Amino acid sequence: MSPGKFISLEGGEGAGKSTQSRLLADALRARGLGVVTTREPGGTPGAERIRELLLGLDGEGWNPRAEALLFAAARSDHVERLIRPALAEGKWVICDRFIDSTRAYQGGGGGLDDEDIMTLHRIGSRGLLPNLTLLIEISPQVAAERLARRDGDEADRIGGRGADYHARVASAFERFAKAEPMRFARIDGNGAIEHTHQQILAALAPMLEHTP
Ligand code: Z5A
Repeated sequence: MSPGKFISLEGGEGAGKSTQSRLLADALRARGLGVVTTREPGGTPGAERIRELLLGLDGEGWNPRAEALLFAAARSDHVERLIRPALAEGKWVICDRFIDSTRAYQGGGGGLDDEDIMTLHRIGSRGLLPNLTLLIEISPQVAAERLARRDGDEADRIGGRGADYHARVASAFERFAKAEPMRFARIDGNGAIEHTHQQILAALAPMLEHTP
């Protein structure tokens, strides 16, 4: 059996990652492919426990180094227990956020060195990278409108950080996409849900062409 494909969705809050993950999974299943959808932080019982520690509003919060270690620990469990086994079974794994979120948030936003983050990733997850990373980009205004509609005044510990932090995150994502154009596809997420979905299908077309 040929190994499956690993696709991550990245971008800021409200970009539409969860919505597009569901639509993509449906489209791949309709082609007869085995699909697993998952998310970070989380995806396994242990990683979901770490998610509560990271995003819950109890306690004092974490410094960027502690955050990066917790995300790496959650990811290690997720990769070993869910992602690698699913890929070995030939499944397509669609993951809502992965390593590039740590690079963008704890690196771009929090000031950690990218090489250090990748070293943690090599230790925790043996350096696994997606075959394709869909970076969904939206303007800060569109993000604010969508999040106000969905969440009102509520935000998690990281989502609630200031506009400067989120601008650094967005420009870090853009930098990574420019540095690795073969792995990343940049998707304009400002328009209608179906328009974004069509761009994602177009980005996947070369991979699907080579899939029996
Ligand atoms: N984090 C980190 O710091 N380091 C890491 O390594 C990792 C994560 C892995 C996880 O939050 C937080 O952890 C996140 C980064 C940090 N914090 N921030 N910021 P999460 O998992 O709770 O949330 P999220 O990943 O940021 O996702 P989200 O806010 O749920 O957004 P989304 O998944 O991209 O969007 P959505 O849920 O699909 O859509 C949002 C709303 O907009 C919803 O009501 C939709 O119906 C609507 N929507 C979606 N698309 C459209 C279009 N095209 N038009 C109109 N409305 C739309």
